[in-house]
Amino acid sequence: MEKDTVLVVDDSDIICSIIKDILETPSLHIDIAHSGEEGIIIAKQLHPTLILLDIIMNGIDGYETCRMLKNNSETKDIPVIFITGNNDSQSVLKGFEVGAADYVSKPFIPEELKARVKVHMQNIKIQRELQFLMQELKETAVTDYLTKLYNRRYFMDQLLVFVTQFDFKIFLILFDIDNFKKINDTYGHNTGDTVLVTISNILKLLLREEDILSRWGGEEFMICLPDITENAALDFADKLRGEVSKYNFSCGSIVFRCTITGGIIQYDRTISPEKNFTNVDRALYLGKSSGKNQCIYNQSV
Ligand code: GH3
Ligand code: MG
Ligand code: MG
Repeated sequence: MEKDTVLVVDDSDIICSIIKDILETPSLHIDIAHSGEEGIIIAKQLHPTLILLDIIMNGIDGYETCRMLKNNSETKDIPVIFITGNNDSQSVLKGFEVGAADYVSKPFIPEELKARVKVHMQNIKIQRELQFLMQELKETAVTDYLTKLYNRRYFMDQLLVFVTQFDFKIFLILFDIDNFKKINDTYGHNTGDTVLVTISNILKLLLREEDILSRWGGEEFMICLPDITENAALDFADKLRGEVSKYNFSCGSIVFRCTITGGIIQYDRTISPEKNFTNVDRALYLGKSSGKNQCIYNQSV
């Protein structure tokens, strides 16, 4: 876990060392800056958890320093607590106007300073946890739990972006694992799951950054290849199929092979996404009914 840091910006060495003595603990590091200018540079470099900022300093004062910190994308979210001798309400108000989170008055009572810093540290921790949870939630909403591939919902959204915002050719490949029921029946459901994850990883590794790979259903993968020629798309689909067919899967000491069949279409912007999905499904069905372990391109079904 990263150590929390408080940056103290004050042009008085004495005040800086008093604050350092009061606040520093094994889990809280204190950095010192002796002017607003230096404070801004250090804040950008070190991203402290919290800033304690003196108001009256040589060079730019605390208000201006705070304004500049709040106007910079790298430092705007760092809470600033003013340390002020001016505890008249005008000065305090001005501090809040330029973005301060709180203030402590000089001469300060050590316990009060500690308590205020502690409260803000706790708030920051809660905010970080919330951000982390929000991010996790966002990822879960678009991710398949087993393979960690994108789910159908994300695929549809992203495909729509390609379809509506660009005019390049788009190809869809729908892969389905061959005889997967037999793999489950022979080696067990857990091995079946491992096969799904392994095939996902093989596909992911070979695809380009801009391609979208999703788990479409049980043992089906839908791939969107944007901005690609017909020949390249067909070659690519067959390369993916070939790589899966060469892989040695294992269950205990037994090694086995597993193949996939693919349907490919060029996305047709004149018909609905659903009709395109029906077409790619039909191409896949042709591949299944005529031998499996092959890719079928069928634009005019
Ligand atoms: P085909 O070559 O025609 O596609 O035959 P198949 O056996 O692959 O197709 P079928 O539709 O008969 O069976 C698909 C199987 O995939 C049945 C289902 O239990 C299994 N399956 C679906 N999702 C999962 C999963 O998440 N884990 C495992 N282990 N099996 C799954
Ligand atoms: Mg199958
Ligand atoms: Mg299937």
